[in-house]
Amino acid sequence: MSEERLRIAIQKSGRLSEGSFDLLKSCGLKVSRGKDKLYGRVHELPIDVLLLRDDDIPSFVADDACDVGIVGQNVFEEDRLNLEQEHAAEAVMALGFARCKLMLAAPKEWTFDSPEMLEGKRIATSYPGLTRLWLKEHGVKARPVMMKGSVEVAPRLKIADAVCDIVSTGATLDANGLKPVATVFESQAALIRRRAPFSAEKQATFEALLKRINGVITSRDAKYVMMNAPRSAVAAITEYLPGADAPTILELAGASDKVAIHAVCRESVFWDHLEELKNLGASAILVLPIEKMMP
Ligand code: PRT
Ligand code: ZN
Repeated sequence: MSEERLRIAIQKSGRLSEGSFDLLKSCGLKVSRGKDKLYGRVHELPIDVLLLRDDDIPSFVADDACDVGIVGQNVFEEDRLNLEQEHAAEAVMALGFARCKLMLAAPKEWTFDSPEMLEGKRIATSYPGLTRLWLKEHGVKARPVMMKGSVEVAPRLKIADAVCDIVSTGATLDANGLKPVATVFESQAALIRRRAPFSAEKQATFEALLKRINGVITSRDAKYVMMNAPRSAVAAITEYLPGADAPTILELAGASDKVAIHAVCRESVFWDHLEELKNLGASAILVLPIEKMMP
C-alpha cells in the first residue's frame, strides 16, 4: 500500500544532496527520480524520497509530510531553539558528512581576539537562536541581526559589526576581511525522524534503513589489516591497532617464532600507524578496504 511507504526528505541540491544520495546508494538503495524531480522512489525497500530545500526538512518531518529526513545539525538545532514547545522531530544519528562550524567572526583589524570583543555589538547571522544561546552561555551582551544570506558582507555594509556564519575552509571569511573568533556550534549531516510512533510497516522499513546506514557508517573508515609478526610482538601490536577487536592469530607454515595477524580496524589507518607497526616488528603489512559490515 503506497501510504505505508517510508517518506524520506533530502536536500534537492546543495551541500547536503550529494552526500545524502551517496549514503542511500551505499545502502544499496537506488532512487529513480520522477519527472518533476521533486520526488523519487526506491525499489529495494518501500521508501519514497522527497527533494526539498534543506530549511524545509525539519518542519516537513515534524508535520507528518515526511517520516525521516537528512539535514544539517545546524539547521535542525536552530529550528528546535526557535520553537516554544518540544520539536515533533528528533535527531537519530550523525552521518559523518557536510561537516562545518558555525563561527563568530570579526573584522581582521580588530586587535583583540576573544569573544568579549563582541560586547554591545550587532552580529549578522542566519542562526539567531544558536548565536543567542552561545552569547548567553558566555555572558556576552550582543544583538543578533537576522540575515537570510550573504551574512559575510554585513560588516562592510555597516549592517552589523561582526557575523556568526557557517565556515568550512574559512576562505569566505578571509575574502571578506573577517577572522574567526569563536566556534558556536559544530555540525554535520544528521538523520532525523518524527517522534510519533510509525505504523508497524513503516517502523520495519525504518529499522531496515537504520541497519543499512549503521553498516555503511561503521565500514566507512574500517579496514582489514593483515601482517606477519614475531609471536612475542602480538600483545603490543594488538594493543596498538586502531579500533580493533580481538585479532585472529594464524600459524605461518615453516615458522614457529612468527605468526600472521588479521584484524578489523574500525578507525582510520594512517601511514604513521604502519610505521609504528613496522617498529613493533611487523612485516608484509596489507591494508584492505571493507565494502560492507554488519555489526
Ligand atoms: O537551497 P537550500 O536552502 O536547500 O540550501 P542552502 O543554500 O541553504 O544550504 P547549503 O546547500 O549551502 O548548505 C546545506 C548545509 O550544508 C548547511 O546547513 C550546513 O549544514 C552544511 N555546510 C557544510 C555548509 C558549508 N559546509 C558551507 N561552507 N553550509 C554552508 N556553507 C557556506 C557558508 O554559509 C559560507 O557562505 O559556505 C561559505 C563558507 O565556506 P568556506 O569554505 O569559504 O568557509
Ligand atoms: Zn537552505
